[in-house]
Amino acid sequence: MNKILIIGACGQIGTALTEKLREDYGNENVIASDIREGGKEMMESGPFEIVDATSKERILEVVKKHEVKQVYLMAAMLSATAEKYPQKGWELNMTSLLAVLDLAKEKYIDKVFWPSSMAVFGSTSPKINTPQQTIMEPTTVYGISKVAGEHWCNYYHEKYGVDVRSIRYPGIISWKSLPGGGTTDYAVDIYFEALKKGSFECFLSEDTRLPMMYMEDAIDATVNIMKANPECVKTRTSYNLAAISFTPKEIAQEIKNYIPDFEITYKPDFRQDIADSWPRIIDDSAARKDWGWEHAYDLTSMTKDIITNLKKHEELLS
Ligand code: AKB
Repeated sequence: MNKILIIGACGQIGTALTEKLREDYGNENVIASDIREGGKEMMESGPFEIVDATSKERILEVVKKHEVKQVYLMAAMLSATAEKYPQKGWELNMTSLLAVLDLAKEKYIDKVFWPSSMAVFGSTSPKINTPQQTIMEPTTVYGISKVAGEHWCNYYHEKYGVDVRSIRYPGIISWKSLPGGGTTDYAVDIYFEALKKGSFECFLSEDTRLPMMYMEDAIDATVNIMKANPECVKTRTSYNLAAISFTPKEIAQEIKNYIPDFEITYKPDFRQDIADSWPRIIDDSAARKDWGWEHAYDLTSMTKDIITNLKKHEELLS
């Protein structure tokens, strides 16, 4: 078995990805790593290593120790936090990617997954049905790091034959692991606050439509692009990926089906400008055609699943 290393395993997507890959490939074959230790389930279900994602030496040490052949590099500083710490955001997002790409170029590893984001698009990109290839002039440090990263991925593929695969995640909604520092985080917080307090103050305005996706679908896409035949992965920058697009008002309306007295108020902050620069609806037909991407959840089925699970796991609400 080719062993897998997940860098940034304790983050929102990393946590769910670790669980899924351990289920699919066996606990002992999936090495989780992060800058600090994770929760009980993560630490007890398989091997774990402390790894600073910007240290090529440390990544190589872990790759050699566990005979790792595939790396999922999930460590990143997201849009809102990177606006506060631009240098740090750039440093983390770029240094980690170049370290992993170099290890693939040097043949220590065979395959790399690296997440890009819809943040590669900016105010000058078409907002409706944003195409796979279009104007990309991001207005955030995070977006700039993702555009640059995509081109590094393509460069390493073209020049050195590195098998690197990438998707542009929209906002990812989950209930088991929480996001941190993103502009789309409101769409996770809203469920927790609705169940805890019956009300939510949203940092985006009511009609801010953004592309979003349930975690189950995001993990499916991630695992499937990595399983796809190399010839099917025709885009080596990154693939547009989409599922649902909704506004804060629309998600609040869905929540009211379960909590009729739920109240939402709006107090837009600096994240409004970030959201306004991003697409409303994304065209992901290339991913659907090339490697068979399909989403399963819409806003209604996602809301049902999240509320049912959070009610079952009340400890997450304390
Ligand atoms: C963020 O809001 O920064 C992220 C993203 C869209 O990549 N969720």
